[in-house]
Amino acid sequence: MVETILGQQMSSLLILNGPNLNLLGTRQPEVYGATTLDQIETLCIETGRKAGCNVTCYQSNHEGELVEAIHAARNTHDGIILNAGAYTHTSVALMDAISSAGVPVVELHLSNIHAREEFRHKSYIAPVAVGQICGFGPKGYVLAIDAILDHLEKSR
Ligand code: CA2
Repeated sequence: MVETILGQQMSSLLILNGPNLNLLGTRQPEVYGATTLDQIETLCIETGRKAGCNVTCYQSNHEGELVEAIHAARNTHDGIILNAGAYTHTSVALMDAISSAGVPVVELHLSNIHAREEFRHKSYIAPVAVGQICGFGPKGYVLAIDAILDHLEKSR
């Protein structure tokens, strides 16, 4: 949280994207659409600007780097929008990082993971997240930013 000149509190959000999401817009457009990660990050920054909050974006294909980003967010961010990609369905390490960091997380997926293969129905993030948004494509990031800001406002 950053104090502005006018004495208002400005929330700071981390948009964290996991493995293979750097390929968005370049492969499998029938599943994940034609929008690139760059375009999604620009959308998030613009959404944050309109809402009066600071948005930082980070993507990694490495589980440990995502864990470290969640740890670091404890001192730098008020909330996280997390698309953990395939680690959603496997990573106890990410689940533990979220629990221990104590930074509220909204879980985000471009696709509706519950309408896809059974192995995608399980999420290790969901039990430690404020909530989950999935199936709305890039618009989901806008919805997630709105949801986390609402959550932060209510918990102030
Ligand atoms: O729907 C989502 O956002 C997912 O988190 C995407 C993950 C998938 O493993 C999750 O079950 C749901 C996969 C991201 C892979 O992204 C690609 C993008 C373009 C081409 C290939 C993969």
